[in-house]
Formats: sequence, structure tokens, C-alpha cells
Amino acid sequence: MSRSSESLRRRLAAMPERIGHAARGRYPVVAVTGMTGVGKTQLTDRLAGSADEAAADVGSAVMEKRTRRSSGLRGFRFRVVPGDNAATRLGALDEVFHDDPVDGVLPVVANGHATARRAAGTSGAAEASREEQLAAELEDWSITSHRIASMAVRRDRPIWLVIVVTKADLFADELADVVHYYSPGSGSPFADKVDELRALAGGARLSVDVLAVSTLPGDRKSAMPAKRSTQLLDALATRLEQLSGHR
Ligand SMILES: Nc1nc2c(ncn2[C@@H]2O[C@H](COP(=O)(O)OP(=O)(O)OP(=O)(O)O)[C@@H](O)[C@H]2O)c(=O)[nH]1
Ligand SMILES: [Mg+2]
Repeated sequence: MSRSSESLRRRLAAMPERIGHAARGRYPVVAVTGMTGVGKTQLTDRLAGSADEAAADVGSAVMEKRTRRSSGLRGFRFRVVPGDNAATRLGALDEVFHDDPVDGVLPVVANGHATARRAAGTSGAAEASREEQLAAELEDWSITSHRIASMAVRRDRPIWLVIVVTKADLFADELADVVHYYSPGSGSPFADKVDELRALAGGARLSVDVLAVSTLPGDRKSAMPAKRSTQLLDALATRLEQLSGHR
């Protein structure tokens, strides 16, 4: 190899991720996962700035695809895996973690405040206690974290997770404790599975953040006024951009 082509090779290897994405002509792809009713669709619509913000009374039946378009190359493509209520869930998990592996994952949790949904084909109001919803959330995370681990060991590209604790308006005064519950090393059942995933995937190849958001702010005097909820969503968007090498 001549000296000039060797130096070109070195410069290409040192290129930030952002230019890598530009060279591939695409935005990074982000999977949004979590149990049914946890708030995935609403969160993704806010991040993508979708016009339709009507509250979803029914769960998603298929994988939703949204794009956040920002100036320059700082956008994202989101793939929202439907919750456990949808028949298409397993296929969607295969798609994002195996067939077309994503760059990052947003596992969405809500401190046991997922909206209870009826099993497909049944009628009448769905009821579930907070304890049941927390257990279901853990079960969902157990399945998803195994999928992420097997994706991570198959490739050398690093992967990042941002565990998004949504519906923060419902527990605004205990936010720090709730974030701690979901954080690596905290000793909670959820955190134990995060630690297990990091051990399987290799800590250097998997970064984990935990951020709280709310997409349904209360009024000005509430614990989660609109201004605060916008700040939290902006902080999440900024972190996604940092993790993708956008800034
Ligand atoms: N209080 C509150 N409610 C929220 C928030 N985000 C979502 N919700 C409500 O939670 C319910 C479920 O939200 P979705 O976004 O449809 O949930 P999902 O995770 O997409 O559910 P599936 O499509 O069934 O997998 C809806 O009624 C939302 O209005 C939030 O930040 N705060
Ligand atoms: Mg949905």
C-alpha cells in the first residue's frame, strides 16, 4: 500500500460515526420496546414530532415506523415493536434484533403504570394491579434483554440502550427512586437483568443510560408541568444524538 493510500485508510478509520452514517446515507435505527400499554407509541410520536397525538385507546397491532428528521444528519428512524398483545410481536422482535439489527434500543418502562389492555378477542374492561404490571414489565424486559444479548454477541459494532422511564407525571415526586430502581447495579430485580445483559454482551460494547420522561404533562401547578416535561424529552433527544455521534 502506498503511503498516501495508507494515510487515507487511517483517516477513514478515524472518521466519526456520523460520517459513517452519512456514507451509508441513512439515519441510525432505534428499536422501541416494552410491554403493552407502557407508552411506546406515544413516546415515539413525540420524539418523531408526528402530528397525530391522539391518545391511543387500543394497542398497536403492527410494528410502527417513524422518522425524526432534524437539521443535518441528526435524525433517527424508530421501529416500535408492538407489545405482548399483538400477534405480530415475535416477528417484529426478529426483525429489529436479528434480520436488520438496530443501532440502539429504547426499552420503555413505566414503574408499573402500563395501561391494562384486554387480550385480543375478549371484551370488558381490563384490570391489573400495579404489582402485576411491574411483574409483567420485568417479564418483558427478560425476553427483550436476551434478544439484545444475542444480537450484541453476534457483531462487533457497539450498541447502546437508553431505558426510558415514561409516565413520570404519575410519580413525579419519587422520580429519583424510580430511576434508581431501573439503573444498573441498584440491586432491584430489573437492574439484575440489566447487569446480566452487560456481563453477557461485554460492558465495553454496550452502554446503558436511564432517563425519565413524560408525554402527558399536567397543568402549570402540577409536579410535572408542560415545561418540565418538554425539558425531559429534549434531554432524551440530546442523549440519543450524543450516542449516535451526532454531537
Ligand atoms: N399519564 C401518562 N400517560 C401516558 C404517557 N404516555 C402514554 N400514556 C398513556 O398510556 C396509554 C398507552 O400508551 P401507548 O403509547 O399506546 O402504549 P404502547 O406501549 O404503544 O402500547 P401497545 O401498542 O399496546 O404496545 C395511552 O392511553 C397513553 O395516553 C405519559 O407520559 N403519562
Ligand atoms: Mg403502541
